[in-house]
Amino acid sequence: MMRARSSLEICDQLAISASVRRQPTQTPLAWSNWQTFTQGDSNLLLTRDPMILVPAYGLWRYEVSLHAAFGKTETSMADITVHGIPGSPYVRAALLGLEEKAAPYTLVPMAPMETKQPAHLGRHPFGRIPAFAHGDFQLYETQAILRYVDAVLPGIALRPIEPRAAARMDQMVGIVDWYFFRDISATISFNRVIAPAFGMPTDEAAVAAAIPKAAICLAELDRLIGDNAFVAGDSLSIADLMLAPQMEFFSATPESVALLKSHPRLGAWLTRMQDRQSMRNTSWEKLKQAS
Ligand SMILES: N[C@@H](CCC(=O)N[C@@H](CS)C(=O)NCC(=O)O)C(=O)O
Repeated sequence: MMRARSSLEICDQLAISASVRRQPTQTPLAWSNWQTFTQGDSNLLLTRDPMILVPAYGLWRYEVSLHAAFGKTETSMADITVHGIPGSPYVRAALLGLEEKAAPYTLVPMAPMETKQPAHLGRHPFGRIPAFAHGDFQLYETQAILRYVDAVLPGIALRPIEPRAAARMDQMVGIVDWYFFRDISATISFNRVIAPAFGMPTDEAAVAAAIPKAAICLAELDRLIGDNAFVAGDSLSIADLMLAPQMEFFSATPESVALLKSHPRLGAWLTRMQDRQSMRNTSWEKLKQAS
């Protein structure tokens, strides 16, 4: 939900910092003197009268330790800013997190040459995008941004708590960062989509050299997604948000036709992701129009 920089909205909610561990149990736990809150986790809900912890499935014993004073605070969502080049898949992943949370934010559009200029290096010394700010808190590295967004903003949970689903999400984020970006986005998609769009030459040798590695990466994504609705199982997670923009870019290349033919589950997953409003709101065309 992109918004004008001047608007101000306050999310009047209770903020809590807690670590939660859980074990199966037979009886629900009653809590007293606690305020109602959701912990950015659709599987966990504390209700009033009486304070009963209600997991979405089964009964679990929760151990909650508070790291910070538990009190009423105001979380401003009106001062979230993302600096980046419209169209960048990593920038889009960060925006997807904000869109999925229905949070207002400002995208400050950058031109490609700006990433290595002093103003941006002050935000991101490695000269990459996105750079994110929430009030006076500055952050870069897309997965850190998405984890932070999930932790501080209300709305749907973007991190599964079930250990295997959480591990799968982390694994897929690693695959995007280490293999997909290097072997597909920075080589095939860059030379076929970005370079022509910005009038740069195409490196055919780099594209040809990337294809065998791309094939391994796509086969592995298809295998890991399997018949799941989302990358980490049956609900959306940070892994989907990081992978979808890079996959959409790749799907616009001629190389994707042959490489995706034998991976229909991956193709079906991308179609499901492209149907989401968050993806529509952050398309390259839409961001270019808005900036
Ligand atoms: N690990 C970084 C990667 C970010 C990244 O490589 N972004 C690319 C755009 S998709 C970039 O900054 N390219 C511009 C440049 O290198 O000047 C993250 O997760 O944010």
